[in-house]
Amino acid sequence: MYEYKGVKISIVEGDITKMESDAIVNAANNTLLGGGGVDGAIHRAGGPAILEQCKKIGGCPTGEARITTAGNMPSKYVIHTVGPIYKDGKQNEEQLLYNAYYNSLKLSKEYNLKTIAFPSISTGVYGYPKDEACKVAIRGVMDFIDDENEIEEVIFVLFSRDNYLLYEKILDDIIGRG
Ligand code: AR6
Repeated sequence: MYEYKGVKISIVEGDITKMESDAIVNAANNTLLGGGGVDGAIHRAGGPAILEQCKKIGGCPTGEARITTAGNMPSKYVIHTVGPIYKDGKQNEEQLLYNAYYNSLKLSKEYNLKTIAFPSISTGVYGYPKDEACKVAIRGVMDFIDDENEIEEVIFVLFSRDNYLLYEKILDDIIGRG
């Protein structure tokens, strides 16, 4: 467990669909109509109510975020955000990934949510290098806490042991253990 300005920052190795947070974040695509990876897992676990709401929303630009029910999952909401497809690091990928984290947190604030769980956005199918993506994720969260200190806990849910250990190392370096 880590702490930054009174906000808990935790890392968990596992499946984000099992989290009991106010919101879990989905690494979606621009259509919001589902896909593979964490997106597929969230739609399968949450059931058809999520897709119904996504259809009404009608898509989401890269770096922005939209909110739906979490359906049958234990959390209350799903915040769908779209990270960039990584090409060579020169296509504004870093800013877009940062925006995905920051805008998800802004939306959670609008809904008065206190706990939010993030997957490692863009690091699967979209190919973003994991260590760089981790640093961007942490920077987005810390900047949000600097700007609007209302959230209580941010949880990074990592699907592999390797990515968990990477987050642990980078959080140790940046924040240190609380
Ligand atoms: N819980 C937590 N993390 C997971 C889970 C899970 N159940 N499943 C996978 N991950 P990806 P992207 C991790 O590919 O790169 C979809 O088709 C995974 O190990 O899910 O943003 C969308 O529809 C990786 O570290 O998302 C888009 O088209 C991370 O989640 C596209 O993929 C993100 O991998 C988005 O690609």
